[in-house]
Amino acid sequence: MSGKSIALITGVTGQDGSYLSDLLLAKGYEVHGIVRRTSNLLRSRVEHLRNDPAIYGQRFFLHYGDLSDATTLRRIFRKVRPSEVYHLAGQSHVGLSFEIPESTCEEVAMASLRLFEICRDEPQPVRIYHASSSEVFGDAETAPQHEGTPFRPTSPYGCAKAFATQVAHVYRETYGMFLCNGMAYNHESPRRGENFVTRKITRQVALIKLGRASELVLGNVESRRDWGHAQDYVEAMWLMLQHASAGDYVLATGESHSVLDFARAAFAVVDLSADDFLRHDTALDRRSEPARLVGDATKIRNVLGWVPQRRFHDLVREMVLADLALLESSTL
Ligand code: GDR
Repeated sequence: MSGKSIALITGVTGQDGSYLSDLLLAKGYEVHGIVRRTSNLLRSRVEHLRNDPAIYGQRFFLHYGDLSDATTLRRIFRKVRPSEVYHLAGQSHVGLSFEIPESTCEEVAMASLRLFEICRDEPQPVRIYHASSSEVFGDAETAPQHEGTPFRPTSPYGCAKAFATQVAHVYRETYGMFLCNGMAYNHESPRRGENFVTRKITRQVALIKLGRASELVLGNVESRRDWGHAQDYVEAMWLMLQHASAGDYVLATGESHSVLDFARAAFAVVDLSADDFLRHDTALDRRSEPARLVGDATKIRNVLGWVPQRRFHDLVREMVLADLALLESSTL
């Protein structure tokens, strides 16, 4: 690293933002995060950093801001003068984007454009990571998908990500900005939000094991995803910004599993059978689903040497055990 590396993270309190903060702090960075006024920082995923007096206010800083508010964002940029920006914020629930399409597009598409514009005006060189998504490929005609696979999003969320990804590409080509798109497939961990299917499953399995729940209600369990571990994915984000040139990369494991596979593996961790507890609720089915999302991460492996370290069954196990431990330590 040459000079002091200063990172600015949008979405710092999310799963990826918190792991990325851990990673960058371990690498000696000064880390700044943008949080909404409305965010509850208590018991948040960055609480361990906020509670560490050697870190918080020394090398880890939080700034109140909103991606809809360019004036405040520009003030934060002027104060921080980041060398690396990791743009992770935005409404991230695909199913919910059918209920709130306008705000999803504002937060995911327009907010990204706004942020890129601010970065364009920065006096110092700034490298930017944009958290794109496998949802841009949507109803892909081919599998696995790679960086050249055409975008065919199937949700308002996917459309918004496709817009932001293409704008990032245009800004890189037009203005020579160092802007990378990470087309990340699903990535999970014990810090995953409970409204995503993996965490919903592992939490419910733990509750059932402890005798505090009796069923697991899901939508489409035949749906398949390429699930990796969030800690591997934040490593990839960092690697992208260390390379000599900016580019777009698929972040994936290359393995696909169904939601049912995940549920079965999770119940197996606690010696129970999924078939005894699963119930389908059509209200949880999505209006449309990407057909065969699985990624080909050959490019990032060849160019940056990135290979995901954590395997599917280890991920499921880690999440179930973490939920068990969490519930056992709480009185809920
Ligand atoms: P996804 O993740 O939409 O792929 O987006 P999610 O975990 O929400 O859904 C995965 C699959 O599981 C099916 N499913 C259910 N999903 C939820 N949330 N709740 C249920 O009860 C349920 N039952 C079945 C879904 O239909 C779907 O097929 C995630 C997000 O992190 C995005 O932000 C990110 O861009 C993509 O991954 C890559």
